[in-house]
Amino acid sequence: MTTAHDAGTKTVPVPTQSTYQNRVADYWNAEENPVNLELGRIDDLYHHHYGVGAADWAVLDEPDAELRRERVTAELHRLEHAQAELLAARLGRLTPADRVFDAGCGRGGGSVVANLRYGCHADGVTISAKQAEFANEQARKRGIDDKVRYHHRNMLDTRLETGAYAASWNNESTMYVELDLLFAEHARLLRRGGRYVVITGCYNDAYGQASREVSLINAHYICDIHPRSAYFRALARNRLVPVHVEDLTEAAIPYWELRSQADHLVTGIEETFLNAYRNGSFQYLLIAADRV
Ligand code: SAH
Ligand code: GPP
Ligand code: MG
Repeated sequence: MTTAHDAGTKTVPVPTQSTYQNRVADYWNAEENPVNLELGRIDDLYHHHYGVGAADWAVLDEPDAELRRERVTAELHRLEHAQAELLAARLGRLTPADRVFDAGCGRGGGSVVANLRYGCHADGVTISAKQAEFANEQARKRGIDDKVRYHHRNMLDTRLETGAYAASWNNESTMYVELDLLFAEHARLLRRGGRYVVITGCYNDAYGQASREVSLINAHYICDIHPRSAYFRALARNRLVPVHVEDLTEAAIPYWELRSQADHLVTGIEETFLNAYRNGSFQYLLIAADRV
């Protein structure tokens, strides 16, 4: 709620979020999974996305139990970090003068990765007040708070500056919103020729409709996974023209295989992701698009 609206003498609260969005904010305000915090603590890069690439299975052979846990944690973090770098590498040629927009920024890892890589300014937006506060504290500790800022706002209505951004992205955050509203906001914020990148889990139209596993993932995170087709329709309707599409499904599997072996980190959703990928109903996808 905000109290921006003044009706006569009384200040009337204006609802700015749906009840659904309040529940999503509640989830992220309360979230403290070791699989996110213990990984982030390694180098103060806090990610809320999954990993890509081949895993080093040797970490499971470590005989000392405590050391094995540490090595598994570090390996999962390496795979998540590789995912963040894969996205950042697709943002186009950015300079330290450029601004980027991180939609659904979580605890802020993605914007830090972009800043470290390009020296650019970043604005991250999350619906969770707690995450925005956490991420700003991290930026302060790193001494990059003059360039990297996090805002507790709705990514569909950011109040950030029109046409001011050279690049923007959603890393595993599109499944919380209507794509047309989301892409309209990216198209507004991006300058002409700006680059938009999304990494997401989507359901596979070729399988049919959402599978049992996709529905279980939706229930677990309180989200609504879109079909692959919906991305391309909504991008096209909002002046965003795909320039690169990558199916990351195969690359996403080792992360989940290793995570399912990590007794100290599992959340219970691991087998569902593996089944969803293996039965062909769910895909992990990267799309890069140009704002025309
Ligand atoms: N992109 C981040 C976090 C992904 S988790 C990362 O890669 O680490 C999903 C994020 O989407 C959470 O931070 C959640 O707060 C955010 N989110 C969900 N709905 C949102 C909305 N309507 N506006 C802004 N953020 C939203
Ligand atoms: C990642 O966050 C999960 C989401 C943003 C929602 C669903 C994503 C899909 C691709 C369907 P997280 O890192 O907080 O999850 P976890 O706690 O399971 O590691
Ligand atoms: Mg995680």
